[in-house]
Amino acid sequence: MSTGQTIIGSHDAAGLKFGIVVAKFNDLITERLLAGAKGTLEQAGAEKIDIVWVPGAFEIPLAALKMAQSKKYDGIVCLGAVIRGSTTHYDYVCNEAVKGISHVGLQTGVPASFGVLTVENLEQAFERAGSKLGNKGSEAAMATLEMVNVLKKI
Ligand code: INI
Repeated sequence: MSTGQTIIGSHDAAGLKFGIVVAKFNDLITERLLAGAKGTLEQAGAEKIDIVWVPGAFEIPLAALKMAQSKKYDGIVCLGAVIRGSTTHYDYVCNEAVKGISHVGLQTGVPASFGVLTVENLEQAFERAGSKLGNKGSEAAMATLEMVNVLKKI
């Protein structure tokens, strides 16, 4: 029989500090994602939550990186809404956002979650921002929290 342990992160945020980076672009949606993320972290008992607004999803990674490098935060939640238009701008913004946010966690060791909606239209965005498909901001906050706690145990 093999030996070893199973490691899993809790959703207890007591004593933990979080940064939230949220894009102003499509703020009708992102303010709902923010409400979901903030409410989730507050309910879990977070000690501190700082919020940084940036122009669009493309700008999220740089602000998230700066927050992570500051060593003031246990985890970063990144929120945005990229809605496909008639140009290829959508693909560039999505690609840079996902790549950049992933880079933040891998480079600094501070977990940064991807709470950026990438959808076809406004209806799909609303569905994921506190309506019938849940709130992806809240889910991203949960993911950050779980990663903070699981990384502490590894
Ligand atoms: N930014 C978004 O957050 N969502 C979008 O849907 C979007 N679209 O469709 O263009 C968007 N563009 C702006 C981009 O994030 C930058 O702010 C801009 O390119 C300036 O760097």
